[in-house]
Formats: sequence, C-alpha cells, structure tokens
Amino acid sequence: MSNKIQTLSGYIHEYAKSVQDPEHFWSRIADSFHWQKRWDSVVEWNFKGPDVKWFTNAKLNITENIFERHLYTLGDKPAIIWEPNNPDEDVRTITYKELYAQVCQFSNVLKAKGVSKGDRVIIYMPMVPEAAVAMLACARIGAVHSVVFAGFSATSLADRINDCKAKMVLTSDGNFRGSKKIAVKEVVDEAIERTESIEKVIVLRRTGQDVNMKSGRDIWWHEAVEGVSTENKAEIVDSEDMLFILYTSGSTGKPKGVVHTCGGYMVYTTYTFQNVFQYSQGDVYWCTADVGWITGHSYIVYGPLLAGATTLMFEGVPTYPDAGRFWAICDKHKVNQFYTAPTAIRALQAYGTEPIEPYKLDSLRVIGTVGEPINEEAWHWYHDHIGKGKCPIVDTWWQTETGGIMISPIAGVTPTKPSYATLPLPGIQLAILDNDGKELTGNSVEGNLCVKFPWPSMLRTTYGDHERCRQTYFSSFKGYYFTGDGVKRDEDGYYRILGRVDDVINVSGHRMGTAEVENAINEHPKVIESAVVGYPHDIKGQGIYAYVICDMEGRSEANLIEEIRQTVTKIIGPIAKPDKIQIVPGLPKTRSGKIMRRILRKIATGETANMGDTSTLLNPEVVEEIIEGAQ
Ligand code: 6R9
Repeated sequence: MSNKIQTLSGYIHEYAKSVQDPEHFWSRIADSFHWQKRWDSVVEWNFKGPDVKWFTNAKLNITENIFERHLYTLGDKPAIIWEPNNPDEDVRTITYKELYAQVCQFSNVLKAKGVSKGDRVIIYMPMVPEAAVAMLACARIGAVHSVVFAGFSATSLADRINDCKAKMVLTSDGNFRGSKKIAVKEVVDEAIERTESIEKVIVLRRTGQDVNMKSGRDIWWHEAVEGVSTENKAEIVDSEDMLFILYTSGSTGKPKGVVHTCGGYMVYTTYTFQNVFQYSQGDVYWCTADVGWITGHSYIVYGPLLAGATTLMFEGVPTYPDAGRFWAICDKHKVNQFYTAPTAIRALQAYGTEPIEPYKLDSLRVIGTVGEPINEEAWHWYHDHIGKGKCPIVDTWWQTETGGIMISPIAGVTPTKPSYATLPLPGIQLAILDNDGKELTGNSVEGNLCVKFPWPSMLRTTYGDHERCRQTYFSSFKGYYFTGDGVKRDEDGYYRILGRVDDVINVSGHRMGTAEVENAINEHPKVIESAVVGYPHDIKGQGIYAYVICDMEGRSEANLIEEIRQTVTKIIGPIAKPDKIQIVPGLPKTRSGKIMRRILRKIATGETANMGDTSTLLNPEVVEEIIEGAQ
C-alpha cells in the first residue's frame, strides 16, 4: 500500500506531481498491478472527439488483479461479508479463495451458455454475493456487464437490454426488502417480451417464490453450476476493452449507457479506495449502496476487492426491522469504514438518537457520504452521533461518468468543513467556468464544474452513440469535460458542490432526467402535456413536482393523480414517482414554445413573491392560476 497518502503535506506533494507529470505519476501507481503486457503509453487523449485512452496496448484481466495477485497473501481472508435482509438469517462470509472459486465456476457457466468476449450481459439482481460473482465472472471472460438496479420497471429493463443488445440476463426469483418480498423474475419475463436479443436467463433462487421457467431459455443458477469446474483461465483483454456499461439519466429523455474500460478503471478505483477511506489490512469496510449504481460498482465490488479489502454487502434497508439496523450491523461486524448517502442519514436523523443508543459504534474510524450535497445539519448529526466526533467525514463528489471519487477529503489527512467535498484528489485537474466559458481562476468563485485533463476512470463513450457523449459532456465548454454540476470554490480553495445546473434532478441520491419523468407521465392517455421540476425535500434532498395538463372529462382529479403516479412507477420504477402532481390549465411558455421552467421551479419552491420577468411569456395569465392551485 505504498500509494497511500498519510499527511497533508504528502497530499500537496502528490497532487503537485500528478499535475506536473501525470504520465509518470500514473505509471508509478499502475506498476503495483499485474499486467500481462505493459503499456506503450500512459495516456493519449483529446477532448474534441473525445478520444481518451489510458495504458495503451497494455493487456490484463481485472479479476487476476483481485484474485491471482492476492491469493498467496490473502486467500483465507474474507473478501465479502454478506448481511442478509433478515437479521435472523445466517451471515455469509466468503474468503478470497472461495470467491475466486465461485467466480471461476460461474465464468465457465457463462462460456458454456454461449457468452464470449465482448458480449453484453444484463445483471438484474438483489444485493447478494452472487451479484458480485456475476459481475466478476463477466469481467473474467471479457464479457461486458450492465447491472440494472432491481427496482427498475420492465420497460426500463427492456430499454436497456435493447440498447446494448444483451445476450443474457442474470437474475433471481425475487428480492427481500424489509418486510416485503418483491418479484424479480416476473419483471424480467415481461421485459424480455419486448426484446429480441436475449438467448438465456440464469435465475438465482433467493426468496423461493413461484416463478415461470421458460424451457430452453431459463436455467436455475444452482443447476447451472452443478459439477462445473472451479478453475478458469482469465481471458486477457486490452486496457481499453469495455469492462461495463452502466445506464444513467441525463437531461434528455433516454438514459445513456456510460462505458468504462478495464485498465484505467482498475487503477483509479483502487487508488481512490485506498486513499479516501485509508483502508488498512484487517479492516471491515461497508458501503451501503446497491450494486445497481456506480457507487456499488466502484466501492462495493471493484475498488475494495482490488485492494484486497473485506467488503460488507447488505441486502436490506436501513429501517428494517427498525431504524437502528445500520448501527446494529456496524457493531455486529465491527465496521471500520462506513459509506452511505445523505438521504439515508436524513431519514435516520428523523427518528432521533434513540435508535442509536443501544450501539457502541466504537469500531468506526472513517464515515463517508456520496450521491448528493449533504446539508450542514445532517453533516453535524452524522459527525456527532455516528462518528462520535472522532471520525473524519469523507464527503465524496463524483459521478457515474467519472468512475471514481474526484473531490473528497482523504480521511484523517484533509481537514474537513461541513458540506464541502474539500479538495480534488491527485490527478484531478478541475476548472470552474462561467456561463460564457471563461475559466474563473483564484478563490471565492462560483460557476460550472469542469475537468480539464483526463483521469484514468473517466467514461470513454456512451454506448452505441459516441456523438451523444461528445454533445453531453464535451460540447458545452470546448476542451473541457462538463460535469453538469454547479460549484463554489471558497476563500480557502475548498470546493462545495451546489447541485445540478441542468435538467437533472437528484432524488434520494438517484439521478433522474426531468424529460424522462415527463415522458413517462405523458404515457397516461388523459395527459396532454407535463412539466417536471425538482424542489427542496427534507429527506430526499429533492422531490419531484409535476405540473400536468389533462383531459379531465369524466374523471376526478384525485383518481387521475393516482393513475399518473402508477403510470410513472410502471414505466420507470417507484423511485421516479412524483411527490406532488398538480393539474394545471396550461404551462408558462415563451413565444417560441419553450416551457419556462424557472417559473415552475419558483412555484414548486414556494417562492412566489418575486416571479421575475414574465412579460416574454405567451400566456402570462396562467402563472397566477398555477400559483393558486400550488401544493
Ligand atoms: C456517485 C454518484 C452524480 C451526481 C453528481 C452530483 C451528485 C454525487 C455528491 C454529489 C454533492 C456529493 N453528487 N456526489 N453532490 N456532493 N458528495 O452519485 O453518481 O448517480 O451518477 O450521480 O450526484 O450532482 O453530478 P451519480
């Protein structure tokens, strides 16, 4: 772990080196991995294409760096500790050796069922160790995984299958979440009806509920692995071969398949995991995310396992069987690093400190957050009641597209400040640009957050549509990667993320495009037009406010609103269900027909005293009517 930064001056020194000579800096980090063939050049890039390559022509397999590289020293050490939804069910502890055997075995299964290098495999599974086995088995044979969060609807799943033309789906019968048992296989069946590329479905038995197994297509996981060898020689791939696709929402209607490649992603997730969390051998690290999101990819599976860490995986929810569950797990497994989302902190904060009282929480050394800005109140609550005033909070800013943590304190090294992600990690060259594209230098500035130099785990493209990648991230400000976030750099040079500046809303840490939600609402036959905005929500960070024009004939407003909610659940999933739906007579539009979202945002926030200039509107009278009916 020689790459670990341990002092503030060490950080300053490393950061300076990473900017002065990035090639030398990253090649030194990359040297600690196992490459079948070394790279010709560290980085080749331009942000025009964009065209970014790290460790060109190097050959490797990421799973060899998890297993073969660690087995002699860490073989008997727990790789995954799995805590089930129900605390009375047995914990599973899987050592590196055991996980290796399972991954090899499942790699052989995938191959036998017709998956080969470059094929896309959808993983639609609950939070069980087999989800990690599935990801790693794909990586081992050079197949490309695309994990879809198991809360997404059949329509969302079908869209993703069709977009990447996946050959196989790995799933389960059902999913335990708190007191609920959720059907999973059923959703897969419905989705596959709208697709043409799926040849096989492998189904893990988890809940034991009844499912339909289509003969010739569907296979039980336990039957598929029976008698299959636990030895497998890893497929050697190129550093720039695809590792995975992960779909994420943008400001346009359709989610994009963000593409990550092998070499750079491996190097960067490991480096950031080791540094940000200051993991030491023997520690137990726990990230509460779901593997369906990028946080689960980089900081439950790849980063920790590449670093030889013990990663805890939790199947359930923070409030089951009660609001002390997270803290019970921390004590039970003596968790040293705990990483969660502000929305979970706020939700638990609402229960007061009573649920925390039975627990010591004395194993915790580092606590972290990710996914959305953390408000100062939640930061202090987390710091005082969970960290007991002695654990540094790592507020980590990053994105699906960045692959790994970009701005964050290094635990115990970087002095923290409530609500600040603090400073960029080594290798990350940030820039703040004003709306005219001028870089704002110096401190005490505010603007659009951009990055001006590539980093190893950045996205390479959006699957099947490179132009969309260029348009979305590299066209707003020429020569820069644009994050979509607003940021402030304060008088100390510290960064505070201000939230999205585009039409993306962040609900409980989940990204959603307003257009995506509008499209779903518009599927209801009585809806004529809709506009969706975010508004501040105490627990979720942002809530979804939908203004909808409907054909009301023969319908009650309450029924329609409920039906619209169900339509959104059906089309996207429960996470996109609007918190507020207001039926309106019209939407404020400019003369060119554009919806004036600025006005709708103000109404949703309750800031109706000063509506600004509405004179350019085609229909200014509608504003008053909307204000009157606002919720
Ligand atoms: C990792 C992840 C990315 C968006 C990002 C930003 C918001 C994430 C944050 C944060 C403030 C933090 N975000 N971390 N905002 N402080 N520490 O969440 O990826 O799901 O792609 O979301 O989340 O707005 O642009 P993703």
